[in-house]
Amino acid sequence: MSSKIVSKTSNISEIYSTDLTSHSERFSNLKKRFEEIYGESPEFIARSPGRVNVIGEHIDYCGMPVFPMAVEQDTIVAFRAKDGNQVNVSNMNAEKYQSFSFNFSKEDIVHIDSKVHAWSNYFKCGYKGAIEKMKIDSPKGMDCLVDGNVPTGSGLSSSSSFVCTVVLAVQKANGYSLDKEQIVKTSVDSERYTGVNGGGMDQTCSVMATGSSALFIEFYPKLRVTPVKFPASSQSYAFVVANSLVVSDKHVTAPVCYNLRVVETRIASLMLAKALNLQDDDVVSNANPLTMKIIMDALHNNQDVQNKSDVEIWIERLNTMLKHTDEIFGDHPDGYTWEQCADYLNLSVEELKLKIRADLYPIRADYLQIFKRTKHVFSETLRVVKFRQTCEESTSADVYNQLGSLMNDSQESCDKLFDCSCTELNELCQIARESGSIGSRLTGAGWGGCTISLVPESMVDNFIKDVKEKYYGKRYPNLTREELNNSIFSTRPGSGMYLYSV
Ligand code: NG1
Repeated sequence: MSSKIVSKTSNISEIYSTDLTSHSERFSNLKKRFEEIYGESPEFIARSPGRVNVIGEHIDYCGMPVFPMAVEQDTIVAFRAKDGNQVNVSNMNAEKYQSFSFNFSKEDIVHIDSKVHAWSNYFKCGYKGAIEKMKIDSPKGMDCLVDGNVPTGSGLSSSSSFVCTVVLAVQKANGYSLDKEQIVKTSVDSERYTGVNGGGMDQTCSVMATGSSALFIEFYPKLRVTPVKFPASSQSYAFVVANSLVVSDKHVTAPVCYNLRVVETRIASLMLAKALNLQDDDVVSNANPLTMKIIMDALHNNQDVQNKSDVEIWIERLNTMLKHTDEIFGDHPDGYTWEQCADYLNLSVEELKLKIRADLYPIRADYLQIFKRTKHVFSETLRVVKFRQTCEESTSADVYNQLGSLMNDSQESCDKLFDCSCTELNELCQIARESGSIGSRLTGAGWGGCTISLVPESMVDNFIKDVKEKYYGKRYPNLTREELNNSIFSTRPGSGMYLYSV
């Protein structure tokens, strides 16, 4: 694995592999504007990328592994530490994102109103999280200038790229260690201050990406990141990201979309523990939160794993869990009411709501889709494990078709079982397949945002032309050429977090 500490550089070509001239210009424009606003040069530029998830959706918060890669688009924050405890923040896109300032306060570090959806919240979350973790009584003041080019609300993790970058800047400004794993943990906790009960995939990928590889990220029993290369084959393949242009604001829709899914999977874990007689298991009873990965591990605690590979163990266990899912929840294919879930667990509805922290992350639902969500989680994890195995082990000439078909199956499950797709995403995947993609699926939280499609490299130009015509031409005929080019592009695994010395 790469270094444990965030890489430092003053060489743009270490960070980016293409378009070096435009990246250099972007960095020097940021520096110039910083000097205009604050009258001094920045000391450093913190940088952390967005990510595209290749496969493994909505399973990170269940403790299950995922398979994302960093994209080249990123957030960069030029900063300078200064005396006093005032923090000033401006954005290169000053029209859209207004400047703001705040002072560190001993009571709550900085006040964040998670009911208001403002860009300043993401900065404040990163700041608060970092100061809290560092346990600093009197942090330094800071001047900061932000520039981000990860499309927002598109499932490419603009928010995590921003929060991770802020955490790095705040830690550096206060002379704190730049240990990557610790920055990941801080960033994950920090982002929850926005009111979304997120998993850890985006921050881990943003911080830990190594360039030229995707990452197999495991969260439990401990964070483990394994870079995985895409297989060599006689025909080259590319990943194309296409934005449905349906803006899915996770923060706004959280009570009926993202946070509700987290709650459904948490309640499913409690019910599985009960059905499988694991309630008295030490790890299970002390887990907070209890996830499906903890249940799966606890159930197989005494399994003889000698002479079995990791992959064999994963596949065997996941198939067992899928069988249990059918047996335990299969008679409620259309969901459970709150009362039914609470009864199952011998709790009152109020007790259940408290247990899954509905007080912190409010949700709205009459029916909880325990069966469908559980089935998605275990089957999606199986696809992630098989995807990695195929990348690492397959010698078949058909290897990319195997990967593509896992991506198509993932889309089907996201749509039918996890209900996180939408008409436009389904249409975009369908058009992608008709235009030559061998695997196409939504990426990120869904309900809008982007798709990722696996396309033979030699067909990429035609593929993009076709999708532009059939999807954007029909649904968004008034896009400018630039908007269109930003909406669909081919991507390769990019590098992770960097600290750039000015
Ligand atoms: P995006 O697409 O960036 O909103 C969200 C979560 C991930 C993961 C995916 C779904 C955050 C910061 N990100 O990603 O952890 O759960 O949805 O796979 O909450």
